[in-house]
Amino acid sequence: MKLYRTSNGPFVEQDGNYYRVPETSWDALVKHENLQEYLLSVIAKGVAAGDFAAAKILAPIGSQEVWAAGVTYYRSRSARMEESKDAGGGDFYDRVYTADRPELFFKSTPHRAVGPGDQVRIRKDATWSIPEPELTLLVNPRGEIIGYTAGNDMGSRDIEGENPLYLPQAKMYNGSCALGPCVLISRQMLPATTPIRLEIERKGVMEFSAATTLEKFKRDPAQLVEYLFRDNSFPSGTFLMTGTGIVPPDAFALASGDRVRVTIDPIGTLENDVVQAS
Ligand code: DO4
Ligand code: MG
Repeated sequence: MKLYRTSNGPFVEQDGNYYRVPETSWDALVKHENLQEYLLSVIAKGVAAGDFAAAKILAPIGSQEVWAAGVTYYRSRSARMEESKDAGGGDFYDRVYTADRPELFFKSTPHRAVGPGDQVRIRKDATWSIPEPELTLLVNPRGEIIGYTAGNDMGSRDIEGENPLYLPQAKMYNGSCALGPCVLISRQMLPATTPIRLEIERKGVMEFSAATTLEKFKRDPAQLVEYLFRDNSFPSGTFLMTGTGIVPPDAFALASGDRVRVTIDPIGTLENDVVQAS
């Protein structure tokens, strides 16, 4: 069952049929006492709606914050150690990869996050930016994982590599976070075999493509959420991006006009064009 936020209000999809959701407040849906049961009742009572196709699919976010976990795959650890070695920061990445306490950082407010078909951004002052394809958890205010979406955690490797203390500038800026196209409503973690794919097209030609699976994910989602909710409250719920298992080779940098696709099979494809403001 997939929940979409659209220009015509929320829709729930099952078996290729789309149903209008009477509760139109996205925050109320995220906070719902039993969202899964509520949506199943909408499907059971509902008449499939024909107007989904005419709607624009929006980022599945209301008032939620977006947080992110880092260095949760070996590939991310190695890439970060490499990019920060001249700054002497590499050791921190190695240590956090094996530490009990995960790296968690504030990623985005709703207004900085974009949806499918919107533009993600390269910072004006960055020279080496990349997308990061990440399974993203939707967590309700009670700390329960209620669904999954695809995320793109854009970042600037030159800025982060110069000094790990620049992480908030490298990672949190307008258009640095994309979410969508829907939330897969499920209380069960996706299987370890679930593939996560990143594709980058430049001028219509595939410039980079790679896939990983959740088998390579070092952390337990429930443990990440438990750390996030320690002494922290989320009255409207929160998204938690779970880190990247794919980092393009060091010679690669995103350019304006590139098209980025993040595909997580049971969720769908999140596609965004890239722009760098001059
Ligand atoms: O440590 C910096 C950011 C890590 C990150 O975003 C990731 O591993 O996905
Ligand atoms: Mg990341």
